[in-house]
This record gives sequence, C-alpha cells and structure tokens, in this order.
Amino acid sequence: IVEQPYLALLRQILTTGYQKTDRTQTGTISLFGPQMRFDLSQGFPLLTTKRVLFGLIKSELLWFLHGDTNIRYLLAHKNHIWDEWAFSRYIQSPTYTGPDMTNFGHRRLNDPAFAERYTQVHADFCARILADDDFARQFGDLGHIYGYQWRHWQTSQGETIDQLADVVNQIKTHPDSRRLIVTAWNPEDVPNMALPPCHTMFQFYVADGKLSCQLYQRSGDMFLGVPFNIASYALLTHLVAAQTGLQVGEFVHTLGDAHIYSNHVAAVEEQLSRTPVAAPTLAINPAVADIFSYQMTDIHVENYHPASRIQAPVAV
Ligand code: UFP
Repeated sequence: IVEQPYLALLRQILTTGYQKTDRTQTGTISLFGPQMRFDLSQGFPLLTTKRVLFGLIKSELLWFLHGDTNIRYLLAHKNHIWDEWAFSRYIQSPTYTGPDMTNFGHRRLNDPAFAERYTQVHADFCARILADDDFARQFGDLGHIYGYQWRHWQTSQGETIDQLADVVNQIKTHPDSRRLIVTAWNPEDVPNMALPPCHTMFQFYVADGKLSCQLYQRSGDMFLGVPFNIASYALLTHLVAAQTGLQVGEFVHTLGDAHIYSNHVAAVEEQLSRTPVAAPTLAINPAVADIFSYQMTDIHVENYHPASRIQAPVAV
C-alpha cells in the first residue's frame, strides 16, 4: 500500500507528538524530522483514504514549472489555493475601496455576515484578475515564490539562474552527480514573503536506471498540506524521469516540523479508521519536448478510487 508511510506518520504524531503552540494560534501536535519513503514504481501516491483533488496539484506544479508567479493561470484552471496571498495585498492597497476586509482569514470563519461580504469581494477580485490585464499585472503577481526561484533565481551579479533547466541537464549528462539540487529558500527574499517556502529544497538521485527525489519540507500541515505536497513532488519526479529517459524510483519526503493541528484531530482519526485501496497510476503524454511545456491535458491519474473527502478548517 503506497500511502502506508503517510498513515503511519499520522499515527506516530498522534501518539508521540509534542503539544506545541504555533504562529496561527491554533495549537498543534508535532514531531521534528520524520521521513516518509514512497516507492513510485508501486503506484502514484495520491491518497485513497480521502479524496485529494489532483487537478489542483497538477495546475499548481505546471504553474511552478512555467516559472509563473501570477495567480491568473491558476484561476483560469479554477485553482484557488494561492488566492488569499494576492487578495490580502489587494485589500491593503489604496486601489481597494470596498468594505473592510482586515483579518479576513479569521473573521470569515467566525462571522457569517462578514463571510458573505468576503465571498462577494473575493469573487469580484478573481473575476477582475481574469478579465483585466493591468489589474492582473498589478495584483495577481505573488513575487519571489517557487516559480521565480526555480526558474529565475537572481544572482548578485544581476544574472538569472534557471535551476530547473540546469538540474534536468545535469541529470542527463552527470547522473551520478551529488549536486542535483533545486532550492527555493532564498534568505534575502524570505522577510518579504507572505509565506516563506514550505518546500525549501529538493535533490535528485539516479541509480539502476531510476530517478529518485528527496524533498526537505521545513513545515508540514500533515492533514491538509502534506497530501498535496507528496503528490506534487511525486508528479515532478515522474515528469523529470520522463524527460531524462529514466524510470521512477523513490520519493523521499523529509519534514522539519511535521504537525497535526488540534482542530484536525477528529478528521485524522476518521481518515485512519478507513482502509486504503490500491494506488492510482499516472499517465503522461510521451511526446512533450521538455519539462517546461507540459499542459493540463498531458497528465492524467488513472484508476483513482478514493474514499470521500474529509473537510477541515485551514489554519491562517
Ligand atoms: N503548509 C504545508 N504545505 C505547503 C504549504 C504550507 O503543509 O505546501 F505551503 C502548511 C505548514 C504550516 C503552514 O502549517 O502551512 C505554514 O506556516 P508556517 O510558515 O508558520 O510554517
């Protein structure tokens, strides 16, 4: 069962984790430095013990690979996972003259009248990003996040490094290299980011004709974020393997602070009471010329038969 390491880590955190306070004031149970290993040749690690929306994972990863940092592409694919970061910049700008949206993350959870206003203002914001080029340029861009660091890292000499292109070339020419690394953690940029990168660095490794990838994730919301992160890096590993003529090996997921939020415990218990089924498989269009050119229709998950979704509040 491909997702077993994930379920085992949930159990381990529940039983042996430390009670810890956190930035969001929610409270967590947490362990430091655990590792999960997924054998990608055994199936694609999209969880079956609850439905995980692969379309969101796919469009976000393609957005990173394109070097894009503007939420317009995501919105065009009905993906709203990054909206709030752009929205919060917008409501703090002089351009915004609508109802007060201060602290919208908390207020929309606790105040139904506010939640209604927020839903409207947020929907108008998204519609305008899609319809208005200037507005999208001004308020859709998230700055120096993953797509920027992966594809357009700025050097102190004013040059640009395409880390992803370089690593794919290195895998082809020097598969034994121990320097097959892409980093999103740029200390100079961190203070100016709404959310400093959670998936900070990854490394590839080639042996026996197989490509493996290890991610170091500094902080992982085990119930909501991590299932996405696992599938996203598994997909990345498949795409890089396809472009370098390799089979897929393992995805090794190393976490710093691996936590279950206190208001997710009931949901986690519900999930752990379910029995996993066979993992889905991934189908990739073999005709795509390079790692940057994949489109949504080039990638499909097949034979995915998950249990139903389990809802839980996002900590903000
Ligand atoms: N988080 C994830 N995965 C992600 C992502 C965020 O688990 O890809 F972007 C979670 C981890 C943590 C919160 O619960 O979001 C980020 O908060 P902090 O910066 O305080 O670690």
